[in-house]
Amino acid sequence: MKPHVLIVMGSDSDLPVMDEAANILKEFGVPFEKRISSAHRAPRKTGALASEAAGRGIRIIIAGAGMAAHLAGVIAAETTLPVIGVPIGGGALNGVDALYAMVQMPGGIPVATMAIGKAGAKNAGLHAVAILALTDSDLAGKLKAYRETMARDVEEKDAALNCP
Ligand code: RP5
Repeated sequence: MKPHVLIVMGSDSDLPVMDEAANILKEFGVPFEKRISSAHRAPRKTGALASEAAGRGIRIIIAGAGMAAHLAGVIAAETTLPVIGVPIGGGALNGVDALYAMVQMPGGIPVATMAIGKAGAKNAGLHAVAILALTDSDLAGKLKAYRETMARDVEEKDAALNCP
């Protein structure tokens, strides 16, 4: 099946974090593709990946990068598809640099920026699912069930805490 979500990361060192997004998409049965491309080491490849995505049937792009992370912004500049950014930790500033680079996009070219690291990558997957669920009732049902499972889990832990 053709991928609906494109996950792009700046380096293979980002893979352990970005796999959190991939795992969510797998769990929800959303077809996706993972690619490595760097906005500064491979700028032409990055531009082509972004500008050709919509034509290949991609609906959402998740971009993860660390340090001076311009990957998500560069991708967003080359496509009108929704772009979800995942700032990756590491380096001297441990992801705060990447967070600011993604979240502080100047007006006009948005990047929907998630939290730093694995929680952000997981939420990027879930946010992509939520966008796709707007036009896919099966997926909307799965997302509702996912939330209900989380709520049940809290209830069970709460009840266990007060058991003698
Ligand atoms: C960024 O620089 C990548 O996204 C990665 O998070 C960081 C370090 O890259 P490597 O030196 O590990 O390839 O471009």
